[in-house]
Amino acid sequence: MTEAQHHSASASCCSPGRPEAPQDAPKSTPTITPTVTPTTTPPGALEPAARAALVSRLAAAAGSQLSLIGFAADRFRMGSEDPQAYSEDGEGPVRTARVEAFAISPTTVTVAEFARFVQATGHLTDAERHGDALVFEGLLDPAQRAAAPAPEPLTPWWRQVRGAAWFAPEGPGSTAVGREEHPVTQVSQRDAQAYADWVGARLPTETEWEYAARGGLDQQPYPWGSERDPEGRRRMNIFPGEFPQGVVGEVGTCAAKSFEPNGYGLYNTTGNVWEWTASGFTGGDAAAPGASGAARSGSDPVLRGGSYMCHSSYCRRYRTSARTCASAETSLGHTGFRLAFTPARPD
Ligand SMILES: [Ca+2]
Ligand SMILES: [Cu+2]
Repeated sequence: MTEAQHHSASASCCSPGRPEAPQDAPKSTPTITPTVTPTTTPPGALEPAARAALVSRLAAAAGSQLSLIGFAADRFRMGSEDPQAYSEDGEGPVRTARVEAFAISPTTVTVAEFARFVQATGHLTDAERHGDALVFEGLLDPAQRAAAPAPEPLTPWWRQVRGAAWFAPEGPGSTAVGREEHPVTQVSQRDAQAYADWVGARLPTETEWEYAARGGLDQQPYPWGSERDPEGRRRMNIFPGEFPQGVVGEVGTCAAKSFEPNGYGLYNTTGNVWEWTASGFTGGDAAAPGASGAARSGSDPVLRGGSYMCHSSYCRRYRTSARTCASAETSLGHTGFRLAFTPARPD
């Protein structure tokens, strides 16, 4: 992995990527059942029986209700020209955007929900097919860190860990057991699409995501208003301490339904995990050093919302207008997704 896949001028906490490989599955038509099954178990991966047992244990925690927040067609002011916005990310200019009627899930898809999908479909994620995924080094012990390469010099805190997958987000020895209500991570955009297909949903567009994340407020950087920590209160899961090494407290995902929801009832839009959207990355500064070819052509999907790795000392992408991108088959320990739906039109 030599070519930087970042879009932004400065290295950020955000997203290295997996270079687009020759496709072994049709790119534009995600399928629930993978078309390629490895003939041998990749190193570090669970044996099929152990994997099945783990999947059913994780799936047992899934609720049966899919809740949704619906919106009528509307307009809003999208983007930001605020001094804390990253213009090279294409956060600006502020423009009037329109959404058609849509609905969105209040939370990101959880580990338990994803487990139920895997149990029903046998879906094998991109991370499992590739045999590795990207993990924040702060979540690894020294031996694991020593064994895992940093694939990109600009973001050395991202380690490529053999065997990391949604049920073992930090690799062998880690487990999603105990994190059933957390957002599923280590899922590529294609995995997210496959899940969405399974429930008859889709991924939100970038515009829908931002509309919903703003919670009805106009041009505010946070889903609750103008201040990041109103009255000194933490309102979202972002990096505690100085990034990347001065951790103060807990780092990592928290439950998908935690902190207060925004005015529309959405949880953890900013912070916790980045969220895949259906939109291609356009509008960034193609001339910025480090801007990837994929970003320039708008073919990489946009991620929104920022994650537990964002920190003001390094990356302020925990705002409603912030954006980044990664290639569709990248699996990251700080990235998940929520669902969107198009309601049937009344006749
Ligand atoms: Ca988020
Ligand atoms: Cu960030």
